[in-house]
Amino acid sequence: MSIIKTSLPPNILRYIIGLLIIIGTGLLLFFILLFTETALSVWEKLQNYPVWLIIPYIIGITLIAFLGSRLLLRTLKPTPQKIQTHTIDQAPEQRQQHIAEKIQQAQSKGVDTQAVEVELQTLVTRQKDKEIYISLFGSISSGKSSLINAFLPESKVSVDPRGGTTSEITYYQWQQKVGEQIILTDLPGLQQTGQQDDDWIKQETQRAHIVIYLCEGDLTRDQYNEIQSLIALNKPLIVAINKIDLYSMNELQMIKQRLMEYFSDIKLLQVVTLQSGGTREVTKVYPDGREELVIRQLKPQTKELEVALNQYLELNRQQLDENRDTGFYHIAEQKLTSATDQFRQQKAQAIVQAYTKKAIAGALAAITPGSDILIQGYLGFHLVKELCQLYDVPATEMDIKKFIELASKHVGKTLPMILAFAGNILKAFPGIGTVGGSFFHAVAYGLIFESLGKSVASALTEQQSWQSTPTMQRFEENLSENMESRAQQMARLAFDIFAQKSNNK
Ligand SMILES: Nc1nc2c(ncn2[C@@H]2O[C@H](COP(=O)(O)OP(=O)(O)OP(=O)(O)O)[C@@H](O)[C@H]2O)c(=O)[nH]1
Ligand SMILES: [Mg+2]
Repeated sequence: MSIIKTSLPPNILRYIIGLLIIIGTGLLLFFILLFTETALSVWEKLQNYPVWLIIPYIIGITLIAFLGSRLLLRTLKPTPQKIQTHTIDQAPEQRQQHIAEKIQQAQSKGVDTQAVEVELQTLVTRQKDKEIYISLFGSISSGKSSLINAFLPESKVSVDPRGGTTSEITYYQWQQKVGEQIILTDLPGLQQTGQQDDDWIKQETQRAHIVIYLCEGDLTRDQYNEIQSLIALNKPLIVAINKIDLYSMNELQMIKQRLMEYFSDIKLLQVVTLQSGGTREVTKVYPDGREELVIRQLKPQTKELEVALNQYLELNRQQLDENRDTGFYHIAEQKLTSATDQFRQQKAQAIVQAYTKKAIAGALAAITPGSDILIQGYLGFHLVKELCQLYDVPATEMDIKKFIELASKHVGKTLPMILAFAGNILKAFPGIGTVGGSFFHAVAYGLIFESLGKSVASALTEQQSWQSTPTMQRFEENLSENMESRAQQMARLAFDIFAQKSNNK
């Protein structure tokens, strides 16, 4: 028994047509009887006529009655069920336009959108090819590849009791019905170690029209959660309990019942039992009494699964396609977000580095007392402004100035300690006596700017308010983190900048 909920609205028009056909057929029969009566009287008169005139007459009546009843049955047969979706916030066309705009915006900033475009191109190809994609999904060794072999014995997919046999996504053409091209997708198994990154496998289920989730009995918590995330995709889903040969009828019934209860309120979810393959050891006895242990392949039992699949294949095709499209747009959006994040992280790093260098150069160039503070304030303002622009976070001049003032106060407390630290580090550098005290400031400001930039960038990445107290706390933590190696790095930078300036003079 499988769960598939139909909530067809009463189709009044269908019943009216049905009624009209009944009346029409009745009238027809009435006329036929009238005709028969007339014909009988004619018959009596034509008793002596040959048989070849009577036979076509009987055949004609039977044919009319048959065609009438067929037409009636066809009209009363329910039309395929429309997919009931849970939550689709945007129509696919709107979503397509929305993502196209986002891609353009991202490109204009310099984000690498190639992966997103490949995703959308794949969708276009699949839209043109009009094939139905069915994904086989589940834990390792649940019998996915065996199922491919059961449906397509000639494909000879590798099957092994050891988990992790399938390591890449593979597509197989399956001509189930005439005129219907189906692509079965064999997916690598989910590792469920919590460490393996299975996202790329899960994404393929979003690209499918129909998903078959294979399990080997009652569900673990991880498996239950995986099915929940499949349910959220609003796709026709089949939970297939595989390896039924390992259970008694009673046990199997109980497992199936339990699974059906878990998902009883889910539309477009069916629970079926299955045997996709497996082997059995048998002892072969030869006439001479010799015995040999041989491994026999078990015959697959896929009937229940095929019935469930056929129900889904009869669903409204447009709805199935729209659902598939939504899956693709969702992946494309995810890819665009991660490409943008990656771009921002790299760019933010470059901005922080550039301002750190500027801060060092500024400190080295400061001649009059206090002028270095002025330069750093100006630089700090622009560092934060550029980072906010990169993350599209609005920041007024006033906000940034306030933040820099607050950061300066924090630095004020620790500056003597940082300067002393810089002094210690610089002692190890040869020739320090000749270049003067501005080096202490250069190293200190290099450390300050790098820490400030990093803390603002990470607040912006995590979408926190960059002006918040946590940003300030992180700034202080960053400042004291790996101070020795960072200070040495800053000292080297300072020497490079100094050497460059001396050469340019
Ligand atoms: N007893 C029994 N064993 C089965 C059945 N179906 C598959 N197996 C066995 O289960 C093991 C794993 O089968 P595979 O088809 O490789 O499983 P998979 O899900 O593709 O595994 P991965 O690719 O590693 O994720 C093999 O030893 C199969 O022979 C079944 O219905 N009954
Ligand atoms: Mg496999």
